[in-house]
Amino acid sequence: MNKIKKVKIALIFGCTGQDGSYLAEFLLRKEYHVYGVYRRSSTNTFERLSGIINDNNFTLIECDITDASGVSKIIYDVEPDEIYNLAAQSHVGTSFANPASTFQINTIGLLNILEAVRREKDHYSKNDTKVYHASTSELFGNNYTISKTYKPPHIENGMRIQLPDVKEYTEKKHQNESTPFNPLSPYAVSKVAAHNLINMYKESYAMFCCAGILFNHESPRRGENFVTRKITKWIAEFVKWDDLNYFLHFNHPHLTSGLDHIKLPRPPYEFDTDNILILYGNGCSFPKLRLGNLDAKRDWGYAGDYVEAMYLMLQRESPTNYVISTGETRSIREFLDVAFACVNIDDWRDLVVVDPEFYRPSEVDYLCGDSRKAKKELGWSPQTGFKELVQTMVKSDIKLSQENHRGL
Ligand code: NAP
Ligand code: G4F
Repeated sequence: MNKIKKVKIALIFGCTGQDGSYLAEFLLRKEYHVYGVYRRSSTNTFERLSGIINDNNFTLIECDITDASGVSKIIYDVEPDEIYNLAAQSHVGTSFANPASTFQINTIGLLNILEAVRREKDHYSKNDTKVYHASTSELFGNNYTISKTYKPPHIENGMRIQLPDVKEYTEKKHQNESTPFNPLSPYAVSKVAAHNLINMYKESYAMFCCAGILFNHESPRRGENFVTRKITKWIAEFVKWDDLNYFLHFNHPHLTSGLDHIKLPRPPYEFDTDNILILYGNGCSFPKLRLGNLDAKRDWGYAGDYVEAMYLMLQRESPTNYVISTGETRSIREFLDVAFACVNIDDWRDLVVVDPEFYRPSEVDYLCGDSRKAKKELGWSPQTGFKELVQTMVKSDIKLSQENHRGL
């Protein structure tokens, strides 16, 4: 007799966001029925879902995560096997301006989910809903752990030589599952509280709930006010402006594809007296890229790789929290180097202004994750390298800006 395969049901809070959209696509490929929760907006927020919005196995449900009764009703109606809570006010800088709503969405929103699942379990003996929650490397603030990797001994004539002033080991600063938390923003505090809720519900009610401590992950779908996307989007707009001016200035029919940018000789840029605008030879101007702290270091991975780790965590027998990261860290300056190199600009310093408006009251200076536990227990490791990630984002923004230019 043929067994009928039960279709698994996933419920994603925050499906219109960067991660929610990649996760929904990933789970549809795994043949789940995916319910995506979105909140009402006066504009269209389904852009990132364009590839799946008409999929018969994808259903959208409207609900604000801060509305406990709405959240509870959805969980009761949908009876999900797996819940992924990705909904958040996810911008650290914004959380300083809106601490209360950040807390309401990021902490109380999760509490609404956990309470609804607990009640289902108590009242209807439904015991099998698994909950994934999006924790973050921001939990650590400026804390890190030092790990030592011992160098193989230097052997000469069969003797182990200890050279004077040379350490026997190399040291690496990173954050792992044991690094203590030290939240430095309202966003981070709200996420520490949410993380503790996950641990508390797991311990107190024997629920399957776990948290992925994800380090920064980016993609062409990244929100435009995060530093990576802000840079790649600016570069795409600048290249379009520069190519158009080349065309107007020289009356030359060559419009580059953006990525061939600056292959042709062109007049040097000038700058206005306030050094805010870039001026072309014909007097046309373009605003400089305004950024905050360029020295912070982040461990940047690709969002498409990271959603697989979320899924893997819910396939485990028992709930466990994992750090998900690449293990490499780079400053914003290094990101700028690679991003500008994609359009053949070697020196970006005249094109960027450091603007204190983008400084934060407190800054997380250094993030570099150690995800060896995820590699060992989940078999997860990142597939996309830093340079490839940056190039993909720049190319995608150039394509987008050229489509807009042609009015497509
Ligand atoms: P994102 O693009 O900002 O997406 C956040 C999602 O939450 C959006 O769908 C947003 O809806 C939704 N949302 C916000 N407030 C809501 C509310 N009151 N009710 C219902 N939905 C609401 O964030 P992301 O980059 O995909 O990140 C996903 C999760 O991972 C977040 O919890 C974030 O804090 C966490 N995280 C992200 C990173 C990273 O580097 N990306 C790293 C660690 C942790 P709208 O589309 O309507 O705004
Ligand atoms: O791109 P960011 O805004 O990301 P941040 O603060 O690291 O937070 C992101 O990653 C966290 C995981 O570590 C997530 F939990 C969180 O939801 C979010 O996805 O800023 C990165 C760095 C910061 O040091 C910031 O000060 O870039 C610096 N920066 C410099 N100029 C800027 C700017 N950040 C932004 N957003 N805009 C700037 O103009």
